Amino acid sequence: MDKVTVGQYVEKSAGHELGAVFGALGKACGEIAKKIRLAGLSDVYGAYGAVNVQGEQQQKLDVYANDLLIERLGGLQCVAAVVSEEDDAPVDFYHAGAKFVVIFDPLDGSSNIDVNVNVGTIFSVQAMAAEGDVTAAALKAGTEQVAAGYVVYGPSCVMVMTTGDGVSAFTLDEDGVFVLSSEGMKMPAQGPYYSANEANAAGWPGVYREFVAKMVKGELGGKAYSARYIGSLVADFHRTLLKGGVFLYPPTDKAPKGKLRLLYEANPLAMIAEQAGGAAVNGPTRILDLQAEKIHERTPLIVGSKREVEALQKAVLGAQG
Ligand code: FBP
Repeated sequence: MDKVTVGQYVEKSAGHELGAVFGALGKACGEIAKKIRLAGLSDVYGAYGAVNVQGEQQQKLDVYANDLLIERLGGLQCVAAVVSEEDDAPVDFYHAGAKFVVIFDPLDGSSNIDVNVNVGTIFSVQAMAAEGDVTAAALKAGTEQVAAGYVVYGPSCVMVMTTGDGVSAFTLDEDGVFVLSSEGMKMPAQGPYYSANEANAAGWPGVYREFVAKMVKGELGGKAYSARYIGSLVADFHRTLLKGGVFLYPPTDKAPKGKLRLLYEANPLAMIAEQAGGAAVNGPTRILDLQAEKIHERTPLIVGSKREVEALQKAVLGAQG
């Protein structure tokens, strides 16, 4: 079978320019994968020695991945700017007539980098609205995303993506190229797993604790659920996409607005989930309908199989009365 690269695949379905964006994302993430695979042999573990806009200690791989993505995407005339978890403001390339803004979390799961556990890159693509207003484009609702995806750097390196016409996966081959490996991916309607950092449970609103207890007791229809939590959003989401179930990061007393970021964590995964037949909410509201006010805005995130997500949304709305 002829190998189809992610750039070729997107060019065929969504045009040359978006194809080029995926070509650049594929190239950069292929290089990041190599750096991670050989991390123990080069000085990329540990802190970089700077704090990012989130107030987090930047890891060396965060900075490496961020710089590489900015360089690869900045080389395309069709990309007006990028918005990154690591940078306070959009990086504007001042490319006249450019079509897209690419929004990304360059290295997701930073706490797992040094312990050789799956980490990832998450991205979203928005179309430019008015000439030059890159922030307005980045702040568009998730429903307007032109494309979204993520890469899991694991035993196998996989990119999962959508341009709004179903979900496909590409596997990094021995030549460092992402090659088509699955099409028309569907999330099971209900799954055996829930995924949450239960160390925060005491600080969750009661409705979330009750919902998890219901799943553990098998009171959500079907068998009692089992727990899985890796602590890298991409890895926990990827399992949920393939096996079903629900990932939840509710509001907590420490983070009443949630921990995860709307534009480059929740929105892209919500688009993938919905395109695969799943769902995503912040509790009462569909993630993709949320209107961001600032680029590093946080949100609670409940994403996964339709059965669990809709049941939890109903419970939250019920609790809000
Ligand atoms: P970053 O690593 O990109 O900052 O992402 C945040 C994250 O690490 C997610 O990958 C993960 O789901 C979550 O935070 C883990 O949070 P906690 O340690 O509170 O469970």
